[in-house]
Amino acid sequence: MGELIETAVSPERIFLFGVDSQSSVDYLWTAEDSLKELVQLARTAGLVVAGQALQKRAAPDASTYMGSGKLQQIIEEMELLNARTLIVDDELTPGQQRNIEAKLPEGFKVIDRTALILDIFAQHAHSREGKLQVELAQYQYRLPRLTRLWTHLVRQAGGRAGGVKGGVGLRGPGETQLESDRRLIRKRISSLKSELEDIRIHRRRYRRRRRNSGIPVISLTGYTNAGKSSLLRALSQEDVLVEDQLFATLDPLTRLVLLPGGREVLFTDTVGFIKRLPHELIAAFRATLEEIAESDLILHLVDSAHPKAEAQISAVEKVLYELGVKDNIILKVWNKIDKLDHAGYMDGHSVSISALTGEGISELKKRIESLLQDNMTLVEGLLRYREGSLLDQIHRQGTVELEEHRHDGTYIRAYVPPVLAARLKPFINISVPD
Ligand SMILES: Nc1nc2c(ncn2[C@@H]2O[C@H](COP(=O)(O)OP(=O)(O)OP(=O)(O)O)[C@@H](O)[C@H]2O)c(=O)[nH]1
Ligand SMILES: [Mg+2]
Repeated sequence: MGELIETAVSPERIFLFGVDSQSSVDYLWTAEDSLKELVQLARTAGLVVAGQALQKRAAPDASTYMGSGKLQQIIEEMELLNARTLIVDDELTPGQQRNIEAKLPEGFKVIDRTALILDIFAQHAHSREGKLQVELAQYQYRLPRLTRLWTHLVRQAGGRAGGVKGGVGLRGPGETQLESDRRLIRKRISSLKSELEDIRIHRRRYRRRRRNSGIPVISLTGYTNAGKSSLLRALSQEDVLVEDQLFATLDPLTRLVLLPGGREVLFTDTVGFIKRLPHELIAAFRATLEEIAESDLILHLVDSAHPKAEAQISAVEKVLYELGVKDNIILKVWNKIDKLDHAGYMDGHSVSISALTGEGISELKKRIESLLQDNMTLVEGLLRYREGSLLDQIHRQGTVELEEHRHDGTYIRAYVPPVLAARLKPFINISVPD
């Protein structure tokens, strides 16, 4: 899929441009902050930032995004800096994209922030599902932006679209290349959607089975680079990919972790969020992301040493809301406290940790245990010895408060997940629901 976007091929010299307008920023997140993040995104994509410019104007120009004088100035600067690619820190409309392209000299191109993020995703997708999701997002982004310039790329796409070879045999009389390219892309989009739907159904089934097993699922969420994978590595003591890069993780990874009280839980690390996460990506990654809304507990990891931590928090909260996260319990986890010159933040709704040094991790585990307990049902009573496998489950999934071995069975008092409580009902003679 990397071949879809040329920026991935070799270290390319690029020029970044942003508009500083009233509408593009809020007080927590200025146009400069956004441009800084764009530099990081560009580096993650393997590009060399040759230069950058920020222009103050009331609003982006409706037809060329920047004024034509500014564009001319940028082109001259790019020629001096030997940069051929212009990246705009916004999502360009298809019209703006075309109009800028028309004014650029031969061999120059313009891409927007969304295309850059899509490119990083394309480079970092490894699983089959991840690749399909990114491909879908790329085509959906590209379809309305299709111009003649891109027809060679589309032909590659056509070659992969369900055995259709190129655009040739498909063109009807009088049909233009562009129209047939669009048709090919639509066809590919619908086949990708149906493949992803199959995966989604499979995931749902798997989730239901997992739910029935009673093992709680905890989702690690947060802004990209907050340290989600580092935390999973620290919790599971296993090798998990950690990189000082944006969107290092794309494929969800789940690990079984034993909490101090003996309870097993599943932690799922998933794709990070960013300001203005392209909606094509949210749509394409829905199958993966809907798992977050269904988890028993959500950890919202924050890079507490990041100067824009507050803006990142609100960006994450916005995406979570879009994903349908409303009633879930969310625990805020201030990470990277080793980088702070104070002890960090701690209150009823948050804990402070360092995934790197391990500081605060045991406190985090305890907090998780008690939050999960709030969600559990107290059961108490006598369980006959022949129901030994249920007793096992109580130990694995619950917290046992009292256990006495008597002549006719085991007398037990424990907090267990509601699913297990329901299963115990026929076997345990006293139960205290709610
Ligand atoms: N100093 C310090 N660095 C940390 C800590 N946790 C993570 N990092 C660093 O932060 C960077 C990002 O860590 P990751 O665990 O890859 O972050 P992530 O949230 O999984 O990021 P994406 O998958 O890219 O969204 C890496 O360079 C980590 O070494 C921490 O507690 N302290
Ligand atoms: Mg990660």
